[in-house]
Amino acid sequence: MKLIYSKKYTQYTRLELMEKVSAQMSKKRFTHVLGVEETAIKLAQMNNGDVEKASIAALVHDYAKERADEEMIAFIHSHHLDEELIIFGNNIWHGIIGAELIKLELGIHDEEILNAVRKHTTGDMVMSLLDKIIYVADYIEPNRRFPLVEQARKIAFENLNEAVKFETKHTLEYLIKQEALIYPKTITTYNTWVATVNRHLNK
Ligand code: DGI
Ligand code: FE
Ligand code: FE
Repeated sequence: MKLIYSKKYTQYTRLELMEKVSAQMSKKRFTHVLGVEETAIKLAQMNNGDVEKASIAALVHDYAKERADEEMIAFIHSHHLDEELIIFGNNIWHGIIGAELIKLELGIHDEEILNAVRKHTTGDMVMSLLDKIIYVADYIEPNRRFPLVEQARKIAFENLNEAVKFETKHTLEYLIKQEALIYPKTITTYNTWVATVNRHLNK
């Protein structure tokens, strides 16, 4: 793929950024990251989004996914983040704290990119085009295998808002089946994107 970064959002070339990210994770997870990037670029092209920002946000979205729990908990304390975060574990930490680590360690300061990383796991009541692109690309990238993924892909390439709704509904359903702890923002996202009283807001 030929995508040359403008240097507006990162000092690194795409290849350098890929190296920085791959050093943080297993081969398998890096393959996922590249799948998210490929998908995010497609979704950006289809929705008149910023392809460069989509590429960068996708490459860094799981930057903190394999950080040691102890380091993440220490970060929550030292940066005075809400202690309530601690019980939710890395599934919830890696986007929120990941955005801060991306700023500190990779020097990426663009708030649109950082917000897409912050919101990529839970979604949010308000989502920018880039937030939606990363949230959906993460769910449907080509290496994902789960029963609903084909349907999710079809919807995503037709209507991005519908794909956010579909993903939000089925993720919450899955979490409830697992009796997982639901992060409050996950419920807020459901209430704005899925619950019929509010659904018109995101048409
Ligand atoms: O990092 P990825 O595996 O690529 O994907 P992700 O960041 O979207 O999600 C990571 C995991 O977090 C996934 O298994 C679903 C889970 N998750 C999403 N919302 C919640 C959640 N887990 C809990 N416990 N609570 C949530 O509200
Ligand atoms: Fe993630
Ligand atoms: Fe991911």
